[in-house]
Amino acid sequence: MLIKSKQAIAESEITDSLVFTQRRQIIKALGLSTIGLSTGINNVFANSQASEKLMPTSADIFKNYTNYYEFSFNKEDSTELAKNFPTNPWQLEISGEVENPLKLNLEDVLKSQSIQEYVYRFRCVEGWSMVVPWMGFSLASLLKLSKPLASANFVKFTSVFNPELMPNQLKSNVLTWPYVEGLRIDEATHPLAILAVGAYGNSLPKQNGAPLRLVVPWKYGFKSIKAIVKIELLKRAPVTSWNVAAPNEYGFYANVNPSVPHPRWSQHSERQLGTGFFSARRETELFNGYGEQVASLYKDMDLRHFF
Ligand SMILES: Nc1nc2c(c(=O)[nH]1)N[C@H]1C(S)=C(S)[C@@H](COP(=O)(O)O)O[C@H]1N2
Ligand SMILES: [Mo]
Repeated sequence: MLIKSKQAIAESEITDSLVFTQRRQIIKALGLSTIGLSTGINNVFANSQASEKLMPTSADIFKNYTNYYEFSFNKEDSTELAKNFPTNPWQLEISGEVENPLKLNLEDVLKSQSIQEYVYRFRCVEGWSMVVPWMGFSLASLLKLSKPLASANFVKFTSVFNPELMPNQLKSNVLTWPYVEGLRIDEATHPLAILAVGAYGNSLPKQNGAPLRLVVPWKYGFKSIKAIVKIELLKRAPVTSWNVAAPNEYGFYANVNPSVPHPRWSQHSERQLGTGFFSARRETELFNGYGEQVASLYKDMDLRHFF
């Protein structure tokens, strides 16, 4: 099949030395001094309005206000609980409807990709949002290595399963474990969809999904699955964790959409974390403000039905 790589986003050569420093730092943090520096610095800033400069949320909030249900349902607890979770070595399998199934060590993944910074808005279905400077690479570019077949219509992502170290995998049946998510192939190969290996110029904190997590900025946060060990290309849509847990509340698409309320609350606006004591609210935008880039993926779809 053809990986669609529409150049919908503005890529600009940034000469800013800060970016270079950040890139250095993450490579150092990952212990991978030889990786990826040859390609130059290509920093992708994708904003809903080109004129709008996104101000990253403080790293402190990003690191200590997390949703990682394998560890805890409390946003403050996973930082501590994930502390000793082993993320090195790490293996990633890419299989299914592909010509070239792969089993890669994380280092191989990183060596094959050029790491860039992506400053994205991040909107949780619960009604809060952040702006996160992720470090990562294009998911499309990684999938390409596996040579997807024409029959690959969907992509399924599976998180790590380690009930000894992830207490809720034994204790809780709110979700079925391991955590599973999915995208349509055209969503997965959209240039805004990335795999993140770092944030704020450093390697990814464990509680944020180290060593490798998905980030799909136009969808609610639960689609951005953490600690991925397996990526499968499939003919049919995978069954996903939240959709199974509460099908009337969490759809497969989960595109950010202020006109489709959650059954128990409105999605009209969001609390922007870290913007002062009362957390300034922001009017939620369709596709989280990335409509210009992604609306064409859904042009003939009823977004109320396919929520
Ligand atoms: N494996 C796994 N991935 C996950 C989750 C989770 O509990 N387990 N939570 C999701 C939800 S609901 C959100 S909002 C984001 C939160 O990412 P953050 O904690 O890094 O901000 O991760 C998503 N990915
Ligand atoms: Mo979320």
